[in-house]
Amino acid sequence: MTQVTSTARKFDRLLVANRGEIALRVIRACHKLGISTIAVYSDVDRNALHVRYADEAYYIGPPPARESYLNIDKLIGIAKKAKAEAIHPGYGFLAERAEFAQACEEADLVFVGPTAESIRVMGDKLEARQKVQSAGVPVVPGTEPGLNDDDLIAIAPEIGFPLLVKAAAGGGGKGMRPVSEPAGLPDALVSARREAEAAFGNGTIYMEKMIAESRHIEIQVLGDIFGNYIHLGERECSLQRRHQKVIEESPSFVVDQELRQRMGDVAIAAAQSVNYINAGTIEFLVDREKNFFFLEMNTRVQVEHPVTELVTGVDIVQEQLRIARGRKLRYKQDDIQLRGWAIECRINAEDPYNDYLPSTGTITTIRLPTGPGVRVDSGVYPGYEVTPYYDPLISKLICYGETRGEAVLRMRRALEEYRIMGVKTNIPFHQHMMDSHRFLTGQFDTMFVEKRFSMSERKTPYALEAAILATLTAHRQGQEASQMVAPGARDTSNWKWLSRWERLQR
Ligand code: MV4
Repeated sequence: MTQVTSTARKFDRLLVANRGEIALRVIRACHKLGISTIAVYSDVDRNALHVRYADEAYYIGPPPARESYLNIDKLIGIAKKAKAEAIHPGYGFLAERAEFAQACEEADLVFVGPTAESIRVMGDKLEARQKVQSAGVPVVPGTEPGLNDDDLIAIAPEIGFPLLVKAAAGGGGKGMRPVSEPAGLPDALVSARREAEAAFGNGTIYMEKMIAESRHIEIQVLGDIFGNYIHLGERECSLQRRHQKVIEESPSFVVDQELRQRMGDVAIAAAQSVNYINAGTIEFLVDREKNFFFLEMNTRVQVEHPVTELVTGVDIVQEQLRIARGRKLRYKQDDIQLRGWAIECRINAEDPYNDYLPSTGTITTIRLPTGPGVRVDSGVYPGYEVTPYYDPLISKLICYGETRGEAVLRMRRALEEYRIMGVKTNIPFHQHMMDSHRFLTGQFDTMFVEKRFSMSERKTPYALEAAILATLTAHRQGQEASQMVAPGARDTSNWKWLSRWERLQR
């Protein structure tokens, strides 16, 4: 791939190469800056909010992403036809595909993000590890590139067990194999390589010492084309399931001002090592002794960016656009102070009482919580169909408070206010978490949700009583207890037979 310098320059027309809540988030930032927006939509998204909110919208193809939102040639073609000058990729889809950033550069379109070269280097987890390590960033003890299986087996005792076999092209936990003792290593190497080859077409693997009982804490960074960098503090992202985050917060319970400054400096050094431009996130593992280690870099705006926005007051998507327009960062590090606490719950269409089985269907009714300290980023509306084509995120519920306690109280209230019918959601999971002793006292790590948290565990007599009540009420109404929003909630079971007016009254 040829080295391409940044194409940052002023633009007034932007194509949003995404859908759902993040497409709306980008469109809103564009409106604020006076940038005209162009949406693209697949067959199932004809009536989507991003289509209605954008200034113009173009049909891109059938629902499967590879035929629509992942089709680079179609996107570039539409951008040119619509006279767009820039493209924002959002997250997911093409956001971290170097060839997409490259295609934009070659089509003389400003890619709102880093250069194709930065994406490529950080996309190879082994290369990224090497790169940041030479910049003085602490990485987990592990192996160098270019080793065969015999080398890896020979060097393993030096690293120590348990260790992790990881795929260079992986990330997000794909192609990862834990190995607890030497005897298990040969098979793990073979199967990890086979899986990586099949999944990514790249069988390169490496090993790292396993950092047990660690937290996943990430630092948001911003860099402009003039080489200025700032960090916006940390996000605590340990609460996840199968490598999908479900709750994020900022700040983190375990990060004090001194640690924040050290992690922030290191994150900036990691970004600088690839001349990173625009918004990016450095992921760290933090162990019990508060040692921290670089894991990987996300070269995009992230789902959980709002928690950082709420505690720093920085509009991250607006900054992305300003940076891409060739402007200088408008904040110095000293301007950035964390104030208060923000928590995000990802509301997914899934059944927390049935192994988080995805729930598809039409959202017939939705009433979103509002009020002090409540922000909802959502792309859905009454009549929206949750399909298997796209991710199950219905909305992000983000609550802010002066203290963590206030943020939790507001989250509880907001979860209670939330009404949705037609699909099952993980709202009961979040309500249960907001009552969990370990969550409330900040005693959790990356294994907590999967290993120590159970939806069937009832802690307080009140919760037990509420569960029994919900079950009885639901039984009477022929509903699933899991989908009762709250015991004693008004009867919402017969919505189909209610007039539109009556539904609006609820
Ligand atoms: C690790 C680790 C422990 N030690 N690396 C999972 C996703 C990918 N980004 C890296 N991951 C991990 N790498 C070492 N050396 C534990 C994990 C891990 C994890 C990390 C962050 C959030 C959730 C996780 C769940 C399981 C494992």
